[in-house]
Amino acid sequence: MDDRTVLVLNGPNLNLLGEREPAVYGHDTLADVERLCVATAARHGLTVDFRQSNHEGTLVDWVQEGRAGIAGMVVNAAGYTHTSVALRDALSACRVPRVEVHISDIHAREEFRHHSYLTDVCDHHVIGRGVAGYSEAVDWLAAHAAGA
Ligand code: DHK
Repeated sequence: MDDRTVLVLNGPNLNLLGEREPAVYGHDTLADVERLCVATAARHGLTVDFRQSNHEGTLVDWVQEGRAGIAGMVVNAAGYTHTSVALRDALSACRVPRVEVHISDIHAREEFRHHSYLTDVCDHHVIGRGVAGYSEAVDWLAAHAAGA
């Protein structure tokens, strides 16, 4: 990773995108989302490092890895959004721009999804825009990356 890299992190169950609750998350797969991010980033001369894990500690490790020296971070922490102080603390320690993304509108769903531990440690938020939200997040980072 270098200062032209956008790190895109995906949390638990997003590996099942496309087959998991398509009425909520749509029919695109995570591979489709990666292609979308790569194409969007390429338009800005950026590259993408795209990752997914079902494990909180792995996500914490990856946030720490990207905490400095990259263009920015896109984070869809999925279920950990609503539970993880550890991920929040890792994001808080970052010195690069961070965008929180959710495919669905978490504020229009069950009450337990309304609160995000990550919101106030991220610089921008794209919520409820479907997978196109990832593209919007990369566009935002391109405009706000260090030195942009
Ligand atoms: C994805 C999940 O897996 C849920 O746990 C979140 C988020 C919402 C999304 O909309 O991308 O509550």
